[in-house]
Amino acid sequence: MICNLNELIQKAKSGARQTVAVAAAEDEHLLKALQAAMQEEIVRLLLIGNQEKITLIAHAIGFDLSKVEVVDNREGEAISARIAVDKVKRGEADIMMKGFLPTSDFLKAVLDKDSVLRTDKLLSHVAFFQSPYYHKILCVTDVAMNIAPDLDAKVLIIHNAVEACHRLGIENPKVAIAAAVEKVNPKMEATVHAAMLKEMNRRGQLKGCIVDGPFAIDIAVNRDAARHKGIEGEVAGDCDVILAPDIEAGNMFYKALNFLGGAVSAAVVMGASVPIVLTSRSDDERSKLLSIALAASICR
Ligand code: COD
Repeated sequence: MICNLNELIQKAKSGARQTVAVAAAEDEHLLKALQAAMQEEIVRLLLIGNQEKITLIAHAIGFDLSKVEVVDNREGEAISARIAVDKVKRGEADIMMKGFLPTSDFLKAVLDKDSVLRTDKLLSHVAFFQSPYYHKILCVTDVAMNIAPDLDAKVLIIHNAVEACHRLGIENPKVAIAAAVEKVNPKMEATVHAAMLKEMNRRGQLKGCIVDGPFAIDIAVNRDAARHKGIEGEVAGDCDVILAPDIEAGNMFYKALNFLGGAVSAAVVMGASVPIVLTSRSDDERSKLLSIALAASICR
């Protein structure tokens, strides 16, 4: 079981090396993370983008590209994303990664009707955090892809997060359904969804995990807060997964953990035919490296 995100590096190294197709690779922070991934021997790289810019940046940071395939594209980042999808289609890449382009442009290429990445599953973003204030790794979903999931989508988002946890050896993850309060209030949709998701879990409609909520975040991650508010059960204060009510709440929590909470993160999009690394352009190099290691670990 992965107890610390740094262990992802070792796990990623444990099998055959996967190839990552990186769409719009012309960015210094990204290339530094990719250089570290090469040095750690986690993956092989296939970079797509403006070759002149990629070469210039690589030279400036001392990244030797002699063992890296670079596909030159001067027609813009959205085309780079399409080329990356094509590389997966041809079997030349096992993992796809977003480089320096807007998330929605990247995702549109992933979701294109002819894209080989599409499956019959919902695609959702699954982020793992290592916070100095929490006793284990914490998964938060969906902070970057599904904008305002309805109940059906939330079931599928939980399913993807639980699958990611299982692949990291977290066997029966405890899932907290986040809301602003812990009582069901018909005027707050997140609390109503939480009650339904909890019941669906009890009746065997949501398997492989223990679901509880609605929980305010303090109750989800802090046993004292839960006890103080009289909330019992095995999920409160010890959750493995937090389901965010929507992308705004989730994304703010994600950025607050990274920029104010001293956390590092690793994130992947689940549900596609191959793992997709979808980090924010502002994520630090370590988080980008750990995300690559997470995707490679999940491939196994
Ligand atoms: N999983 C599977 N298929 C999907 C999904 C999904 N999550 N979302 C859409 N689709 C399919 C639809 O069924 C349809 O066939 C096709 O894709 C297009 O659907 P639209 O028209 O609803 O989707 P788009 O292209 O307008 O938008 C999809 C995005 C993922 C781009 C959109 O949801 C989005 O912009 N999400 C937020 C991304 C973002 O800005 N994140 C910022 C955080 S850093």
